[in-house]
Amino acid sequence: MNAEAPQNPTHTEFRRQDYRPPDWLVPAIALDFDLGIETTRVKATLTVERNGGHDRPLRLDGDEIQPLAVRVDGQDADWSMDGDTLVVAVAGDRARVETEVAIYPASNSKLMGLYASNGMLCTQCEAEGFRRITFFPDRPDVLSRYAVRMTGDKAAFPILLTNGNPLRTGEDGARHWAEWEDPFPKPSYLFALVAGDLKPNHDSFTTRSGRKVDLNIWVREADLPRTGHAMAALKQSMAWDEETYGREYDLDLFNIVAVSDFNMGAMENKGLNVFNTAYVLADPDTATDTDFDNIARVVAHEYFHNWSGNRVTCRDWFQLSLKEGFTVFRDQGFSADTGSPAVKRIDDVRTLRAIQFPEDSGPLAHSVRPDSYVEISNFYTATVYNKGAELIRMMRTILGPDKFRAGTDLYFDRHDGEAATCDDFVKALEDASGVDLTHLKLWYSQAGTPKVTASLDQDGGTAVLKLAQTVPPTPGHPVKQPMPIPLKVALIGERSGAEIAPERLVILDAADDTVEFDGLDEPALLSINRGFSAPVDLQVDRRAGELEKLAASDSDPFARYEAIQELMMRWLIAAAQGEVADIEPVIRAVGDTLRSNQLDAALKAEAILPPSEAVIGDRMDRVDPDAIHGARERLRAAIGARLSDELSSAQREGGAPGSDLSSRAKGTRRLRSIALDFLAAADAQAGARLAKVQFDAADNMTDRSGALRVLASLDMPERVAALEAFYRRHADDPLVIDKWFGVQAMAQRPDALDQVRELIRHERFTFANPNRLRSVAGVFGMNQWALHHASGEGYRFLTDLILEADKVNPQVAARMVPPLGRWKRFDDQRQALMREQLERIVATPGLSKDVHEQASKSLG
Ligand code: 0A1
Ligand code: ZN
Repeated sequence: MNAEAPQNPTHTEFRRQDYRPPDWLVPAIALDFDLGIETTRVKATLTVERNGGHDRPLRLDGDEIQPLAVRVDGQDADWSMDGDTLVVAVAGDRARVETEVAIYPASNSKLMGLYASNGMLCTQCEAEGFRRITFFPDRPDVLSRYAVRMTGDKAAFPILLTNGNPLRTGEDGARHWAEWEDPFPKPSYLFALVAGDLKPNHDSFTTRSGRKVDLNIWVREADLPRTGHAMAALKQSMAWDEETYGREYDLDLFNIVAVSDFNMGAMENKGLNVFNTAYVLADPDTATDTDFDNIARVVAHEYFHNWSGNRVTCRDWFQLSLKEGFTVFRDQGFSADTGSPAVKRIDDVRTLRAIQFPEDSGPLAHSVRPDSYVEISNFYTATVYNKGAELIRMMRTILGPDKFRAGTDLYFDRHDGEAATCDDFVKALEDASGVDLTHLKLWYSQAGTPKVTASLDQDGGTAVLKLAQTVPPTPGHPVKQPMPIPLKVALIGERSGAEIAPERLVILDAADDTVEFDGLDEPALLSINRGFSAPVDLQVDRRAGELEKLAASDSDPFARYEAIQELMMRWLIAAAQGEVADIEPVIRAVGDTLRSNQLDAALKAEAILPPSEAVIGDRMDRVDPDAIHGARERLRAAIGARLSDELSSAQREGGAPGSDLSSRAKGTRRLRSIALDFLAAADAQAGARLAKVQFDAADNMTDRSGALRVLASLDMPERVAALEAFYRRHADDPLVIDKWFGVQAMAQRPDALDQVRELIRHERFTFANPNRLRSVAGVFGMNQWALHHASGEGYRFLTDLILEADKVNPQVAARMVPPLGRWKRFDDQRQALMREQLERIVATPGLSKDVHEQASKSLG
């Protein structure tokens, strides 16, 4: 934490430097659940062992639970409470400690620990939810073998699941029970239990060493037809991890359960992944192509955690990126290999720029391996996940694929069954490759996105590339060292459009450097940070016409995308600042892209989609939301008017049957709705008609919601008609109703705030379901033009939502705070209005520590 940030005295700050091994180990735990929606009783029997020579008592974490009984080796124990912690006196070095608690799943609105969702019971224990179920040393470096007995009503809970393998079941009148055992020692955050009326999509997978694994995806019966895509993705992930990382599954059973109330995307509990329904259920009528891709990505991510996270876990939560950065990197590889690598890379970089870069340049900036936290849930961030993945990618770029694989093999082998650190990971890579990665480790400890400048000076056959970097200050870290920045660089011939200097890897590891290229026989264009080889903010000195040529000829698809985006960006910034800029090069580049025979539809779509208003703002000294909105509207209108033939044919020809989920069909559909959006910007009336036709004719959610998104921002009768029709058609499907809310919360309209206020009053809105809450509040927080309305009403509204949400679910409420923390980037008036709301949050009595940490740091 920033030393100056106001801190609530009751909120402890945890520091990475303070790590100490646990005083007591728990090699085994037996849990006995007497399950009920209203009340569940939990008996726990812990085998505890003193760790090292000390005489400290056993301290067991608890959260909102009270002990009903505590016994040590069968005798009533000498115990006391220190806040939420149960302190038990243990005389010897080893003991059997029994506790008993009652917990109340139906009133658990935080959705951490054991909670009720749609009549079923399920758990979420990462990061510190297990202590809401039973008293335990709830930290990831305490690994235990779990034996679990579950007893419950047969009718309410016909299915009883937990980690590992089932051993025995039995019946007792209206009740039944099941006993399970997990052979792999695991930290408490990986514990899971599910009880409910669920039906499985059953399948199997045979691993390469011949183990037959039963696979089940458990859902409500009515949802079974929508589980096929997730199952296919699971089997693909299992095969991919064997092939790519040599990792095989290790139990005979792999269960996935879908729940509708879930704080995040999904959770990798050992052998029993619990998923947000949004990342399981899909068919073409209700899920977009993006939804399908996200399902495959998240299924893969959670599956990959079985090795990167479960078999090798984290020593402490400061090492979170050890499992998350690496696992995101692994799921990115999976998506690239099973789809279009170029489109995947563009998508990942878009996410990084939209979410991680702003985080890294604002008051909540922290390093990939943070130094401190108040509430660990606030550190499941784009920095830990996505910048963490970029860091792993840089290691692979530097080592090359073979040495990297040797390194990950050694890592898994060396640390199997252990709780490891980020340093352990790097050490394994170094030992296997013989390459020193010491300097690269700065990326773990230094926050902030490095700013890199590049220019190319050519004199005849020789060109000199000049590079320089600065790393901006971040809270608590005013001075930074230069980072090692791996930049893939090539030169493209201005006349020939060919690579005249083949791609090479330049590592900028000082404040500045120069690189020479010889033997050039024509003027060179600089193609740099190809494939986005380093997560930096790169500004290149460009001659007039250079970007346009690169947009047409760069041999790296990512760099080509960048060139078009940069061309648009430069026009947009100029326009937003009231300068006159020539739009012709932009029109030509977009037109050439649309007409190109080399590029597929998916790449065309990515390339021509103008940068978002937020990303444009990030490039300006002061964000002017109205000017940015106006400039982007003008650009879209100009492209729509000038390229109406090309766009109309992309929109018309874009139809592909909804059941076709090939990359080609998905790309065509994406281009189709982007084309529609341009056309509507140029001519609202014609655009609305066209959108309504697309909407009515759609046999798939991608086309339908693409059209609805365009209509939602227009003031045309078709808008209301389509919103109503959409709602009626999908009224029974909560995931689609989320889209209906989200489309309206994102609409670009002068009356956006009134519309969103109405959404909150809608009968289907609730603070209790995280997906629904995010579909309004989370989405509105990203609607720059509406949120930053000069009146400050957007800030006030978001703040009201945060405070209301905090009473129900602090973790989700805290994730709504960051947009308010960007105040420094705005004019004085908006700054004052934003700070006023942050201060209102911090001053609220009874505020959670989740929201308090985010809001107080945001004022920082
Ligand atoms: N480990 C999960 C993310 C996750 C973290 C916390 C949660 O608690 C509400 C849930 C999920 C992942 O990376 O997928
Ligand atoms: Zn993860």
